[in-house]
Amino acid sequence: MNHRCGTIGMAGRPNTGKSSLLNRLVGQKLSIVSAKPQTTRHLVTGILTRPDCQYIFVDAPGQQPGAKSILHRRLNRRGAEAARDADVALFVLEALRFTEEDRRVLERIPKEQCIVLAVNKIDLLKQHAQLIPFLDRLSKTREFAAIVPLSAKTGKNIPALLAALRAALPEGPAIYPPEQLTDRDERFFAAELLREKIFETMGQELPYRCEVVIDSFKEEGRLRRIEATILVERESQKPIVLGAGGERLKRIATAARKDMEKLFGGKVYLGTWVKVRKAWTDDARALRQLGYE
Ligand SMILES: Nc1nc2c(ncn2[C@@H]2O[C@H](COP(=O)(O)OP(=O)(O)OP(=O)(O)O)[C@@H](O)[C@H]2O)c(=O)[nH]1
Ligand SMILES: [Mg+2]
Repeated sequence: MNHRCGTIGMAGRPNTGKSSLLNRLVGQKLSIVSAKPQTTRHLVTGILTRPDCQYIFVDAPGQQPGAKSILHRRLNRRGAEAARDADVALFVLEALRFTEEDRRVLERIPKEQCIVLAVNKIDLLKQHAQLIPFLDRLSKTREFAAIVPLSAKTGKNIPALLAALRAALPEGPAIYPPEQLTDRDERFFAAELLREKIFETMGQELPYRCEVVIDSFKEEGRLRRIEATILVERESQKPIVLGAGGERLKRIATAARKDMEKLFGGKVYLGTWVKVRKAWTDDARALRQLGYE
């Protein structure tokens, strides 16, 4: 069998389970997940190496048509580019839900791009018979290389998805060494894990006003000493992040530190600070400095 290798850009509206699927596919939690939409902000590469194929997955922000802030417009653009620039786009939908938003995100993928459609969250379905007419309807909306109903949560049908993706990838040798799982470093994951806990712990709106910056990351023997700043947009948001007596921030930081220790395989000291960076989500200069081109 000829060896294949290529990039697979994940696309879809927020919350369909792109990051959960990436983690399931590579067998390691690389991309942060939350029940809140637009959790993912950065492109995260996850690499799966099999004897006959190297899959280079690129997780991307969920696209939210009509997003208002500059940050959200940049995230939408990142999402669209990831699907366009990869060898194959992996469009992720929720089972039995094909909304106007899904349709608009799908339309942003250029006509000539090869698309594999993942219909996720089938574990939530009571009757699988409902899937058949839904899949049938989808197959008429556009030409897909394959349509695979699956569950990122349980792992059902993941082998079928990998087979469909392999068939769509170009022939060629592996690009990355077999043991490499990602192109991101520990500093990146430290920031992301802290942001994930902010998304999990805080109310509906505040996570979108928060950003994490790693001020320093030092390895001292087996200890990683990390100093991080949580940026908020207004002075009034600071006490909300801190909680009474700093209790909420402590909870967030402890949860993040535990996840970091698991991922890095060693002890972590995590110092956290909260600072105001006024209206950063709508400030082009601040966004550029924070890595949102
Ligand atoms: N029941 C069920 N829940 C899932 C499945 N996949 C993802 N979820 C949940 O769906 C929510 C969103 O998952 P994410 O993986 O963060 O979704 P996403 O598409 O990456 O979202 P954005 O980054 O915001 O675009 C989380 O609460 C997940 O736990 C699945 O197969 N079954
Ligand atoms: Mg995501």
